[in-house]
Amino acid sequence: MTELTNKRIVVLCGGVGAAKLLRGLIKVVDPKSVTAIVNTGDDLSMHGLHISPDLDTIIYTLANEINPDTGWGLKDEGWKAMDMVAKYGGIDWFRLGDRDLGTHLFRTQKLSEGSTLSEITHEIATKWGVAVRVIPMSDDPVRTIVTTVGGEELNFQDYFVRLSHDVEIANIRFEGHETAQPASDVISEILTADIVLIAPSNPLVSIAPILSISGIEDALRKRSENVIAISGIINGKALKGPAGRLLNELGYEASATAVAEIYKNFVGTFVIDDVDRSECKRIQELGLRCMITDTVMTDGAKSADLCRTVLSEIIN
Ligand code: FO1
Repeated sequence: MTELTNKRIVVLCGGVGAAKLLRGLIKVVDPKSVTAIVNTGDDLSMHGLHISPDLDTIIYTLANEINPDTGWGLKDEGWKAMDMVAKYGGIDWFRLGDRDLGTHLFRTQKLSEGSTLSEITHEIATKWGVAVRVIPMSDDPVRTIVTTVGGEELNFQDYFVRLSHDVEIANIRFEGHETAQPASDVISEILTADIVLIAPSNPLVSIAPILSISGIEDALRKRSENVIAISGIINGKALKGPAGRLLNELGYEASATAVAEIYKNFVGTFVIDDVDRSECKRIQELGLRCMITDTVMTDGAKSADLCRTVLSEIIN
C-alpha cells in the first residue's frame, strides 16, 4: 500500500466498531498518518470521576490492551475496587476495573488542574505508545440524552448499560452541543485530510453527536468527494448494540440505505456488506458511490482487508 504512505486519513469514531476499523487501518497505513476524532457523548461522571468510554476504547484497542471478552476496559483486569463499592451498596452497574480506574483517576485529576480533554487524551495515548492522533470531538461537555416513549430522560450509560438499552426510545438529543466548540484541529484535520472515513459506529448515538458539533458537518460537506462511510447496519441490524432497533424506534428503516440517507449530504462513497448488495441501486440514487465488500471485521486481518479495499478504491 505504498501509494498511501503519505496520505492523511481522518476517522470519525464511536466505540467498538470504530476501534475494530482503526486496528485494521494501522496495519495498512502508517499510524502517524491517522487521526481519530472520537465521540464524547457517552461520557459520564460517576464516583466523582470523568469517564470517556469511546476515547478509552479507541486508545486501549490501539494499544492492544482492550479487554477481549467485553470490547471495553482493559485486559487482565481486577474488580477489587468495584467489589468494595458493591459491599457498601454503592453504584456498581457500570463496571470499572482496577486498572481502568487508574485512567479515570488520572483524567479527573488533570481536568481539575485545568487541562483540556484533548491534552489529557494525548497524554494517555502517548503513555500507551499509540501513534494514531486521538482527539475528542470537543473539549466542552456534550452528553447524549435519550427520551423513552414513556417520556423519561436517561443519560446514555443508564440507557445503554443499566437498562441494557432494553427500553423503547422516542428521542435522542446531545445536551451541550449548541454551545460546544470542536476541539482544536478537528476542523483543520477534516479539511486537510486526504480521506475521511466514517467508522461503522452507531449512526444515531455515536456518529450523530460528532456531527452535532458546530462546523463539523460543514467541513465534511466541503470535501464530501473523499468522505467514505462504512455502514454499521448489516442485514437490518448492527453486529453489536441497538443501532437497528434505534433506527426503527426513531422512524427510520433499519437498513444500510437508511444510514446512507442520513449521511448523504456529506459523504461521497457508502460502503455496504455483500449481504446488502440489493440496496446498492437505491444508495446510488441518493447520489452516493456505493461499494460492496465484506464489512464484517471478525479479526484484525479482516479489518485490514476492509481498509485496504476501501482506500484502494478511492486512491486509484
Ligand atoms: N458496557 C457495559 O455493557 N457494561 C459496563 O459495565 C461497562 C463499563 C464500562 C466502563 C468503562 C468503559 O470505557 C466502557 C464501559 N462499557 C460498559 C462500555 C460502554 O458503555 C460503551 O463502550 C459505550 O459507551 C458505547 O460505545
